Amino acid sequence: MEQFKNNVKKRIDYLGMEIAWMLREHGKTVVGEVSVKQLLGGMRGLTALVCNTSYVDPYRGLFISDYAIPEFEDKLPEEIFYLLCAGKFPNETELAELQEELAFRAELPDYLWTFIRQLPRHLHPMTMFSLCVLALEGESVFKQKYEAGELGKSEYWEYMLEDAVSLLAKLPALAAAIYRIHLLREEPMDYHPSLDWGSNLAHMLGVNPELSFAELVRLYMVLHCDHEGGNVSAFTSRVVNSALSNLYYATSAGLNGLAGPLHGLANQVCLRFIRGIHERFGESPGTDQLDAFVREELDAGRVIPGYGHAVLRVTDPRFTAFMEFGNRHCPNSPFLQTVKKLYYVVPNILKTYKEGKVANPYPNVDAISGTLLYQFGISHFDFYTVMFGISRTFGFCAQSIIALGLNQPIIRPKSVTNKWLMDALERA
Ligand code: CMX
Repeated sequence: MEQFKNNVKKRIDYLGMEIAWMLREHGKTVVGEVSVKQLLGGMRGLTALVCNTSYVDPYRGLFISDYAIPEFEDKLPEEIFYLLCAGKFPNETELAELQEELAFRAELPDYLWTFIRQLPRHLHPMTMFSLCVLALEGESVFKQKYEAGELGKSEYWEYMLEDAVSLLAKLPALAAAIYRIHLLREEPMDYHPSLDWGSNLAHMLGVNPELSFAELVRLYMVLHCDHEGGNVSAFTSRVVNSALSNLYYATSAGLNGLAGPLHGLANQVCLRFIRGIHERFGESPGTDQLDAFVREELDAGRVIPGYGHAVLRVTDPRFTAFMEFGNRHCPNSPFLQTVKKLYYVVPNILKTYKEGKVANPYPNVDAISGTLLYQFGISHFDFYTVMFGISRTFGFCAQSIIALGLNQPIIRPKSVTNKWLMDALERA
């Protein structure tokens, strides 16, 4: 991993120089302010974090380094991990080095197999996934070195990188084992040394041998990898890691946040939503029927899953990328057709709902991702957020590697009480 580490080091050094300049020249310059509404409203729109792995432009969506989705959607997931960490795509030999390392570390330890098989079947797959990542915690080289007093501060990131590669290497086998043993009730499939990381995940799930399924899995992994630093799962994982809890702890924590219905679980909720529509109106619902259904849901006080976003103000480009994939590979899928009709119906309703309070009436990635997984044979909805979680672990890891490389301190913002705030407002 020497080349990878060298390239990440170069990136950290470059970012470090920028930070040194900002602190030296502008350490006390004020770049934002906070309103009472933001303090009381989940810090929405408050600029309070620096995350150098990716950036979400409200109108153009996800950027990794300077690359927008159309420029990286056809890359391999491991190339994206390289980009997140090193700020550049790997060349052929650099990619081969990382792939070799991932393959070398892919095997699950025996105790984890025992653990997986003994998990109670009623647990949600996200719970199983998070528990399994946590169960691997003893593997952390960072933890071992730190406890032995062998680590200087400037080396933290290197051992986070070691742990990240070991963890990411194991995720395909781990997630596929949960899927096959607990959801399909079948035996796990063997790792295939000649396949890349994403194709191995597709292969070990064992639900669809078509090349286009591997293509979908890779696209899924690429599109969900990171979404800047303030979303629930990435922020949680970074906060936990900032206490120098190792990446296994931090990833498990981030996954627990991803499991919420307003965040990653929305993809599973979306497919249930579409299934509900088909059960009621048949597989080809009319737009009038959809309009009435959506209004009923809103009147019942439920959110429309897959629509809205805390940062984006346009259709999520990840939604568009999946739609293009669907149009190429399964244009006649009734599920895809219903997703398209909802895209026609929902934004118009949300634009005027609650007197225009919905900041973004357009679809996010979750409005379509589950549809494609379902179409290609992953019929257990509960597994969809695990797929999201596998991919998002790339971002969790990269964000922590870079943050520790830049010597960022433990995260500890100040909170206040209503009384403090009201006193401050009286004085203002
Ligand atoms: N359906 C109905 N109401 C919605 C809505 C939707 N899809 N999206 C937003 N609203 C409502 C909010 O509930 C809020 O109402 P109240 O003020 O009464 O509480 C109001 O519109 C304003 O919210 P907002 O500023 O537009 O959105 P937030 O930043 O607060 O929340 C999100 C963003 C994603 C949680 C929200 O849009 C939502 O609940 N969407 C549906 C769930 C979903 O798709 N989540 C996945 C997001 C992507 C991801 O993180 O994975």
